[in-house]
Amino acid sequence: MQRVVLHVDMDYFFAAIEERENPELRGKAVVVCMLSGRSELSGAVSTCNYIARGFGIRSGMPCSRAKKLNPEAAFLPVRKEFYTLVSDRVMEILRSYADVRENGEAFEQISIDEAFLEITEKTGGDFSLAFELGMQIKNEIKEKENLTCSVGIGPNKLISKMASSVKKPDGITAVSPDKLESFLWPLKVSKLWGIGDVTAGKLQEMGIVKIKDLAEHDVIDLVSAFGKPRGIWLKQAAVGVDESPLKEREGSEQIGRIATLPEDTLDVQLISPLLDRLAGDVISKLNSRELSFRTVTVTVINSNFRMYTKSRTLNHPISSKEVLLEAAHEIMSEFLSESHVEFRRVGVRVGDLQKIKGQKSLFDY
Ligand code: DCP
Ligand code: CA
Ligand code: CA
Repeated sequence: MQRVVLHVDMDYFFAAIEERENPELRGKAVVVCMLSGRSELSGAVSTCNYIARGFGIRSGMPCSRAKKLNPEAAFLPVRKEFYTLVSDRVMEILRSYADVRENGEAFEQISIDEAFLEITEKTGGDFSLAFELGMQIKNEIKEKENLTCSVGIGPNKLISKMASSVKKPDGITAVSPDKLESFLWPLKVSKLWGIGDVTAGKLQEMGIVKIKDLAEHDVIDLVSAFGKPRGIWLKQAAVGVDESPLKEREGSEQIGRIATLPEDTLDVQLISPLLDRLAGDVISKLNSRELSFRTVTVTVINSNFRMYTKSRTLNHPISSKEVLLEAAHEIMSEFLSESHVEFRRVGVRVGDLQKIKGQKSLFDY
């Protein structure tokens, strides 16, 4: 099946949150500053809204310079913890649109305001369905968080990431496999995601300016200039080929099981036995590898094929089945108390895995 990957990048994220929190800022230039604390406006610009960008203000520039460019702008201190809470809620919405996979990841957060979603199964490889899904995602984020984002859709991470920056803010761009060359080739090599200034400079010296030049360049020559993996990657990227899978952030391994209920239901009597069985499977797997866990996550997929997850972190690593069951049932009852749409599938997984060290404790005897 044709692979489909969707990338979301929130628009002027920190400044957009400030704007939303304070309606008086609407229509004004808003600049979020990382203040060094030494003197007023002694830090750098974290980000700014598009009105401020119209005055030439950019991320990273000294706040004092931004103040000169537009003395009327609102200058606000960065509130990172608060933005992280908003980010977590946005990521939860995004995750709910990704494919559900038992092995391999379908969701990857790459920064506070960006994520990839694998949507191959959801869309059956159809790019117009993917576009509709992208619009649904934008609408839900607008409705629930009053924020806009830009969406890119492509046959892989590389293309979806590049596509999301084509129309900003509040844009959506799909690049289907037949459009790869017309999308990529007119662009400068520096626009290729993963090429930094150093590589771009080196390519320029080799006479490679546009991505088209790179695509047409001899791969042997690229390999001798950049080494084998990098050289081959460059050649492939130039024609829009990228097979890299999505990776869950933090790189932490998880062990989980997911299964379909006998019928779509919100009845705890029907759900509990399946939850027990899944938790039992997870524990056997953990035991066989002598691992303990610290986080428990329950996933539900409802009859509209939307996926929701909730997690709980324990205060120490443990490998007890009872603890897992208790946590899983608690989370499930939370889900049940707030859901109106029937559940179709449920899953249990554990994370923050650690090797159970050395000798068994007294309790094991
Ligand atoms: N950020 C920062 N310092 C930078 C760049 C970014 O503190 N030099 C923070 C503030 C941004 C957030 O990270 O809001 C996301 O960065 P982006 O590069 O995605 O920029 P924005 O979301 O602000 O704007 P855009 O609409 O261009 O995506
Ligand atoms: Ca952004
Ligand atoms: Ca970003």
